Amino acid sequence: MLRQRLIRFLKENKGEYISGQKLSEQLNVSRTAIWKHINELKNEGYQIKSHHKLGYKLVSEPDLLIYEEVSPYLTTNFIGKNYIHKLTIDSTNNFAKEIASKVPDGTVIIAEEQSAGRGRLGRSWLSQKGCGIWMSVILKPNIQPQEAINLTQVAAISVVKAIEELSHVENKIKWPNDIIVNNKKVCGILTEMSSEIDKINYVVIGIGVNVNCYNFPEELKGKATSLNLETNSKVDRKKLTASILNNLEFYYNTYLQKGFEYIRPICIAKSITIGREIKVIYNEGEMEGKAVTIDSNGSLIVETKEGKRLSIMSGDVSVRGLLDY
Ligand code: BTX
Repeated sequence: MLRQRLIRFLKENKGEYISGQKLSEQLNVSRTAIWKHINELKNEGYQIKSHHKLGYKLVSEPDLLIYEEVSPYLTTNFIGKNYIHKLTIDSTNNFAKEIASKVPDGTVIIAEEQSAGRGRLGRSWLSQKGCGIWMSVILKPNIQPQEAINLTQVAAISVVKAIEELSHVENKIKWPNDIIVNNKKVCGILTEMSSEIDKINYVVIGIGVNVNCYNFPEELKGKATSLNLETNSKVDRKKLTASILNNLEFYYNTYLQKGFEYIRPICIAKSITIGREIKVIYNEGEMEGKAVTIDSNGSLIVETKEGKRLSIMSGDVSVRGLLDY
């Protein structure tokens, strides 16, 4: 694609003028086409200086999670090869579900802002403009529908690893779908699925990360935080997005090839839930106990006060001493 090649070329020569003539020769298009694309890029937030004799000079790129900005850091084979970016959207998970049956495995939908970001159980997810990563990944695994629950864990360890890589801050998983830094929520994962009795049509993994957000409303201040707030430094959203996707592809492939057992030790090591008193609210009711481990199916094993061991596949888990419980 011309646009992508032009951006790559400008980036390779960032800070230096390249003549319109040279660009048109290198990219094999007319100078008018180059001029038109340069104007489009300027409108999107690329700072490009134009000089009638010297040509064009890229000064800075916009802080947008568009493909051209994220792909230089992507090392995946299939996740993110089809990449859809929106400035604003209601919910990337909603959009992903609308298009899932028509797009390839590994399609990524990412937005700068969500007007109706969703959490689990009808809750909402605050997704302010340009400060976080609000994305959904469409996967079409050949596994049983009841195993899809493991994909939330696969996504969670991928986010943990990516945050460690780029932010160097300790972060842990509140089973099954939250990432916690310094006792507050920095990321939430919402996994949704369309399936038949024994076949998955698609799974949508929605990942919301508060990266450089700092304006949380009063009701979230006690429980939500961002990487920027916790580390006092701005985190590169482009690199973090790519790292999450790179890790996701790696752990997803590992899970598919070797099974949950293989990633289970990481889930346990990175869990903030295990060893703590918890309350679980699930369809049939509510129970309290101590989280003991995660078993080979990915279920949380809870020991009640009476010494009974229960296996929880899904549910709303509160950890004592964490997030208002
Ligand atoms: P959850 O149900 O575990 O968490 C939702 C709860 O978290 C809310 O009720 C609120 O208390 C709190 N919360 C809301 N917004 C934030 C925030 N930005 N940071 C920290 N805490 C918050 C978690 O659900 C799953 C969230 C998935 C979000 C992604 S974003 C991309 C994709 N699209 C979409 O609509 N949802 C997913």
